Order: sequence, then C-alpha cells, then structure tokens
Amino acid sequence: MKKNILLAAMVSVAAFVSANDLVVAADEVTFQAIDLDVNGEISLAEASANEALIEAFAELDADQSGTLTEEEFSLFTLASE
Ligand SMILES: [Ca+2]
Ligand SMILES: [Ca+2]
Repeated sequence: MKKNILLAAMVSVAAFVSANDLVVAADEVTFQAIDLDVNGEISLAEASANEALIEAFAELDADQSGTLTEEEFSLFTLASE
C-alpha cells in the first residue's frame, strides 16, 4: 500500500516537472521573454520557442525584414487573447 502512495507521489512530481518544460503558454508570452539576445527584435530562431508564433511569423512580419519588432509582435499577443 505504501508503495502505491510513493509511486503516486513520484508520478505527480514527474507531471509537475514536465509541465514546466512546456513552451510558454500563449497568454504568458511577452516580447522580453522571447527576445533572448535583447536586441529589440525577435528573430525566426527566437520565435521557434513558440509554435504559434512560428506559424504567425510571416504574417506578423509586416515589413518582411525577417524579424519582429515589438510593434509587430504586439499584434500576435493581441490576437492570442
Ligand atoms: Ca532578438
Ligand atoms: Ca519586421
């Protein structure tokens, strides 16, 4: 019986850890969190941290510069609300 309780505890710890490994939820995405090198633009590589952002990247990149400014990115956060 004790073994079952221990196993259940281990399973819930494992579930907790893997939840933390998931990409940031859309409502928690901020420009600062994605702009890893803090150059004021989100590159395609930086955007790859978020699947939804990658899918929207080309559409969001209004001037087709290959990067997203904070202004371009703001349309993504608005759309995901
Ligand atoms: Ca950047
Ligand atoms: Ca751009």
